[in-house]
Amino acid sequence: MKKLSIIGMPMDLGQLRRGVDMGPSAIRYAEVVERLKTLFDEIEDLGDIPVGRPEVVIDRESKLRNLELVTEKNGKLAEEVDKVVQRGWFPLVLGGDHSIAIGTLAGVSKHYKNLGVIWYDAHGDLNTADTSPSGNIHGMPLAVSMGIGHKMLTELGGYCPKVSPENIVIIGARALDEGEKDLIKEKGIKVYTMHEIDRMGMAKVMEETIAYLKNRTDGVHLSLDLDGLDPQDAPGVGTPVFGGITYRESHLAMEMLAEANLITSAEFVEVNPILDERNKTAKVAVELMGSLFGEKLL
Ligand code: B3U
Ligand code: MN
Ligand code: MN
Repeated sequence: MKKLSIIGMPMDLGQLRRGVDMGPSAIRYAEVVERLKTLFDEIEDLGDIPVGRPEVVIDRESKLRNLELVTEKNGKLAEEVDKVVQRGWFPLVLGGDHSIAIGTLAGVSKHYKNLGVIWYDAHGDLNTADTSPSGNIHGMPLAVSMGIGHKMLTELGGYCPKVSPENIVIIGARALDEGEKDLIKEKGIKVYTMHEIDRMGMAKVMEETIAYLKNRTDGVHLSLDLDGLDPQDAPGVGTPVFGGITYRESHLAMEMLAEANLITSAEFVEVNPILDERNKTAKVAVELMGSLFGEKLL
């Protein structure tokens, strides 16, 4: 029985631009349930985790913006995701800024001995308070999930770490901060930057990624930041970076993951309908979900 459980996480506290809290609504408006329902035996939409919309007081000294709230709300998300996995359903989380990966992974990882993570993103999200240029927690969730960062975040769910560096594959990176580059080298994280994607082609990148993770993990979480795609294809994101993965390459990547039957949980994040063009980015997200869950062209 293939069962899909959708959870909305309208979080915008991990960065400064309003609007990303409307990501789950935009994705639902793009008919996510209608699109995916033929691909599963059962599908449920659990609605949104309440986040609230406090006006952020910008403290220029503070290195971690909204730390308490981001921790608290991600704790709630972790509990919901945990319950979904326990029931044997596939958790699909709709973001929300990328800080929600801290909660998703806290809910998922306890169910696996050796969870793998595919981080599809223009950024590394490997910053800490010391290396972050912004203090925005959405630039930190991958480091946090490895156990690097503020204790409140790394200990979420009562265990740490959620994922080990050798089980991570980053795809699409093209805007890494210096501290992130150092951490990648220090930990030996596997990264396919845009250089490798251009050079090898997406098919080879995904073949290698799948072979690498299949051998060493017992479950793989896909954390897909829409800014991994080129802004021409996904304009509705808070921090667009030119020269990204195309729409077609992204479909191919999702189709290859479907074929490999590798992914056991997923989240699609950083959809910001205020910055979007007629909900294009949410529509792209839903189409990619279709490919990820086994939709075929023929
Ligand atoms: N690396 C920068 C920018 C950034 C990270 N994630 C996004 N933007 N979306 C930072 O603030 O950590
Ligand atoms: Mn990200
Ligand atoms: Mn990003």
